[in-house]
Amino acid sequence: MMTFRDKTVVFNAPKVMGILNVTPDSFSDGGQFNKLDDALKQTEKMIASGATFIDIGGESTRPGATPVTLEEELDRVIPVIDAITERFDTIVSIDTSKSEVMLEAANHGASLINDVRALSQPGALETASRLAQEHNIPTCIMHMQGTPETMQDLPRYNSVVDEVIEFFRAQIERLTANGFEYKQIMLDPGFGFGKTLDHNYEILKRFDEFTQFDLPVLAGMSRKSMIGNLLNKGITERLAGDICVNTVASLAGASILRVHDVGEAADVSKIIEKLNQINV
Ligand code: 7PJ
Repeated sequence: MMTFRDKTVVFNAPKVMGILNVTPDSFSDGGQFNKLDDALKQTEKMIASGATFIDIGGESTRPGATPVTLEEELDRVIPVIDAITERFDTIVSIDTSKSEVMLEAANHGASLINDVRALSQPGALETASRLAQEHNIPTCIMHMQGTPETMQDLPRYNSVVDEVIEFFRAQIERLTANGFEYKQIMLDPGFGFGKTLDHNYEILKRFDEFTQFDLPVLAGMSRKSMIGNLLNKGITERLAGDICVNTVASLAGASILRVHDVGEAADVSKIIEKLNQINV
């Protein structure tokens, strides 16, 4: 169970987070949803298909993507957040690393901070902590080795899972020492962020170990190269692989599935929920 401002979500099964990219260069639906009207249509469809969260991102973190200025990122995400919160009763998540974007997005109705850089950028920890304390807005802390510019150059670990768990432990310590309640933290091992194919599958195989903190764990594998490269499938051919990896993560205790294909993930969620209800 976790509360996002005034909305409580019970994780009796994995909940679905629909991805809404508002970047012109996003790798899987680039340029398609950058207009407000398209963003709203996409959002409406994702909510009707079973999304509990809508994750809005204005910065592409694909390997080698060019950084976006603060002004540009605000211009991309704030009008979309306004339009969505005006029309839909959903939990808006803001995918950003910038303190100012976190604050503005929250002022316009976002209820979850999703930071792939784990509150490492200037002012981010302070801002997210204030949002947690004043508005009960949780933060999702993601693991990444390196930076988006260089992370896929040569990822190296002694044990990727052990290092991610150590990272979670340190971050929980850091956030709770800086004003967060324990239950305002969500965890994410960061599939594809400074990980080889084998690292990603080791993380998936041992995903259950991340639940040891008794905090919700997010799985973000949608259309990523860990599926495409293994199966030799292009970006539009990864749906069966997506459903498979999301099923595996769900059985291992994932609380949130961050996906482009919401309807399929919602089906996974319903089947897992049914399994969870059976006591024999
Ligand atoms: C993730 C994310 C992820 C979280 C992206 C893409 C790349 N946020 N933002 N976890 N990935 N929390 O969607 O392919 O895995 S952007």
